[in-house]
Amino acid sequence: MRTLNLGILAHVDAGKTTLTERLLHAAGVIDEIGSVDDGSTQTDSLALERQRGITIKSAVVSFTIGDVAVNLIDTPGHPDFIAEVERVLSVLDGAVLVVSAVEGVQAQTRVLMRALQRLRVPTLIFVNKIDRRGARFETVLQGIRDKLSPAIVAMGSAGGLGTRGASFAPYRAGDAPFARELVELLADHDDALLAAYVDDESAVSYAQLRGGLAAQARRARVHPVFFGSARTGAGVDELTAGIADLLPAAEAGGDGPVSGTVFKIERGPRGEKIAYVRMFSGTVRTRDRLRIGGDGEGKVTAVSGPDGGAAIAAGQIGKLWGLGDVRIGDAIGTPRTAAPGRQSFAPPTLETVVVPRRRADRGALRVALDQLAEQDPLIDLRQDELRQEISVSLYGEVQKEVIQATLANDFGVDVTFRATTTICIERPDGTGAAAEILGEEPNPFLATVGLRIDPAPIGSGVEFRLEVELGSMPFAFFRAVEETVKETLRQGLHGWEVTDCTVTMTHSGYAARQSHAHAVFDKSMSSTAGDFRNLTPLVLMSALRRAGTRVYEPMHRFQLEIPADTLGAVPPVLVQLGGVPQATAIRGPTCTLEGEVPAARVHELRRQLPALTRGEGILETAFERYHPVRGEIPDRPRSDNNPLDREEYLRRLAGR
Ligand SMILES: Nc1nc2c(ncn2[C@@H]2O[C@H](COP(=O)(O)OP(=O)(O)OP(=O)(O)O)[C@@H](O)[C@H]2O)c(=O)[nH]1
Ligand SMILES: [Mg+2]
Repeated sequence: MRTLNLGILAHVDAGKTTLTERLLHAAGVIDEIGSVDDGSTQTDSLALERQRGITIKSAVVSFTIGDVAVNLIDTPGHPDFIAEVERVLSVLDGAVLVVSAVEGVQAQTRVLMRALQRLRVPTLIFVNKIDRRGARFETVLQGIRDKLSPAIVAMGSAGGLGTRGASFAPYRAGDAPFARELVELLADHDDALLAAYVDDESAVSYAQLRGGLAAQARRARVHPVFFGSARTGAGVDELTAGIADLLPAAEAGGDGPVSGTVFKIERGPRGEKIAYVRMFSGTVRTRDRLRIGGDGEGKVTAVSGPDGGAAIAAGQIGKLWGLGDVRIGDAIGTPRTAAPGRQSFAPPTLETVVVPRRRADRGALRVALDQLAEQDPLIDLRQDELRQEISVSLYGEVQKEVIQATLANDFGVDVTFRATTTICIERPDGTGAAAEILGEEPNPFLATVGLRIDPAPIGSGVEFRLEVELGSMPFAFFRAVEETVKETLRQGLHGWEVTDCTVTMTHSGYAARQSHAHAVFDKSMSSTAGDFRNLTPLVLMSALRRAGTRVYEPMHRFQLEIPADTLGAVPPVLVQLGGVPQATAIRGPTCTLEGEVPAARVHELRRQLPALTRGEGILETAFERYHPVRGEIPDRPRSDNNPLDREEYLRRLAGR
């Protein structure tokens, strides 16, 4: 039996969950097809998902197609839950990207396809909802070609578009235009095929072409496109066959060192932690002792593998119990060296302070949020010790409502939120350096630290380098400096996280332990890691002040569909909200506007849109980039002990 771990990805409401039901039904796993609208599907199993009719958490279901065991992961499409998609990307062997035949390629579709391409995940495209009024074939196909990838091929034609009888007719052997299209598509990467075809068209058999297509689709070089309807089932059999034929299912093997990754964490009925793991090599069994993350360890108390078996082998997905400290994204066993370390999607750009309605719930709220953060690391709690407040990072208002409902339903904690604010970032504007030498005024610590901060390319994060000899002092002191540098950069000159920079250690020095035969260890004369931890923020903030920083705010790319006769009313409002319309296209009675708008104003734009467009406007946005803040620079309230003010910092340290 071969295994295929398959993700279904798309923009919100494209029909992923409905399609999942169809695939389960086609495979004989369920007798009746559940409906999202009635809250009866397999994968939208949370109460909140059923109430709202949207997917919030990724869910795994399994079925077989011939000799292929498919683990299908149904993901949420709403951009507020993109973190759920992020986590499953690294465990996929293949994906089905769903596009609506009515709405076509959307901003979120592009974001997802870009991530799939970057990770080279083999991807089929399914154009869904061909039964819905307004469904189109050529236009959608062209949109896919223009906006997603030129390396695509329609696997058939669709008829009866926009009616319940809409159908998909796959192209077959002997279909000359299809064969020609395949040759053109495949020839880019297959010279032999092109040469044979140019020599003699009939010399290349249809079977050869199909074989070539499968080979290149499995390497993510080309993307076959299917059409159909998850609601009526049209095209679903062809898609099912395509999943087995055109995506890379692999024989599960149990050899090699144990290595896997945790992509989902759930709590069982008794609060016990359940970790979903995908194995890359080796086999996990009950009672195995495993390395978790970098330096943790845990003992597996129970395993649920494929078909409920008690082992999970390389290539498979399963559940593990007993790993108390495990977190999402942790490696199990030997970390994969080739693991893509970089995040695929933008981090959350909003944050809000969570306030319990009852003061007595403060402790319970902290525990509850910690548990939520363990299932969703991007919630990124920030505890403000001074004001005794907790803030959480957010992707949007829907996520905020979901957090509120989850806290109330699952933890019995009623909360409200302060106004949502945008999360900006700081980047150094130039180079800055500073040093404090042991024994020289005004350095109050037994340590020498010199640091230089330089700007680094966008998206590169923070890198720490040494320009001093590694042997010049104990390694623990270097580690203390590096950790403190990263910690300190969480709040820059304006209180925002500082990123895209290199910090270089230019000076180092310490006072050695005395080694006289009788002398006892004298802390006042020997350096400790604490000296380095205390001194580093002072030096780094001086260097940063010399470099200067610039504050950047997140910008979204928007796509706005409005009735053409409202074109006079919408752009002025866009501009007033800081938006920059860049392209306008009028197609009959509708007009499409595209451009950028500050993330901070998206919610307001969404609020005003119905009144401006008689309720017909459709707005889609996705994070695009960071842009220097225009006008007044927003400061984030400080929640750290950073030494913006040297005297106050030293007083606070002395008072601890
Ligand atoms: N007419 C028609 N409606 C469909 C089709 N597929 C799904 N729908 C409807 O579209 C809506 C959204 O379907 P879902 O399956 O929840 O979409 P989804 O992509 O899982 O949505 P999220 O997980 O929330 O992103 C529901 O009302 C479905 O009944 C289809 O092929 N034709
Ligand atoms: Mg869904």
